[in-house]
Amino acid sequence: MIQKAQFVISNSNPGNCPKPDRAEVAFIGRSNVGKSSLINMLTEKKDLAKTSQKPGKTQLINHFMINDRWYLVDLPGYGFAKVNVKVKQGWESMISTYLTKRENLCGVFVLIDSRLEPQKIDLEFLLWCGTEGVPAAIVFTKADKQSNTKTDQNIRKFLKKTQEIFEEIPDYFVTSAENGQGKDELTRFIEELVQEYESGEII
Ligand SMILES: Nc1nc2c(ncn2[C@@H]2O[C@H](COP(=O)(O)OP(=O)(O)OP(=O)(O)O)[C@@H](O)[C@H]2O)c(=O)[nH]1
Ligand SMILES: [Mg+2]
Repeated sequence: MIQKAQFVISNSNPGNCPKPDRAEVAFIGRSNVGKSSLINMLTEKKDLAKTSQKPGKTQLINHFMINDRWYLVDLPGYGFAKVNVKVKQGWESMISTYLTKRENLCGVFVLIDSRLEPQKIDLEFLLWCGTEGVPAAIVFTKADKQSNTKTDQNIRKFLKKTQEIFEEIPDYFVTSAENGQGKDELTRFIEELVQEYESGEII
């Protein structure tokens, strides 16, 4: 259960992130998919992470301290066409450096819009995680926006595609920042990752 959540720091340089002295999980995905909203939903703090109807709101690596115990990280989105090439390359190298070099990172949640058919950019990103050894799980967002039948259809299609990339289907969660769907299940899963990380450290 998340009882306490505080903003710690924003960085453009992954090297300036807080000391990696505790477990950390991060949210990534296309711009506007709902990363920041999901953080607010999980922590029950509606303005903890900044959200916007316009894509490209989160531009830095944002660390939040949860229960004085682990870090939750909000990242900028990928696939945002409206920023210029230089900015885009800057973000991409910031994100890829963070994801591949952050030593205390025990889970990366790739957010996928449950309203959409499988998108090439998301599948490519998951493939990149696989080849780089980034420990990825999937979170489908915005499940409140259409019928359960439609959500299930899109999820099935997406998982079929991911199965073609990975041999197994990755862990996945179905969520809504609007009505709290998936909150307990996702929180429990993250807490398990944190516990595993901590018990691994002692050995
Ligand atoms: N109905 C509904 N709207 C959502 C949900 N999650 C996010 N939104 C809306 O989607 C828009 C984008 O949400 P953000 O949380 O800012 O998205 P983000 O992925 O952090 O976007 P960037 O920081 O730009 O990469 C906002 O208008 C949110 O209110 C959801 O589960 N349901
Ligand atoms: Mg954001």
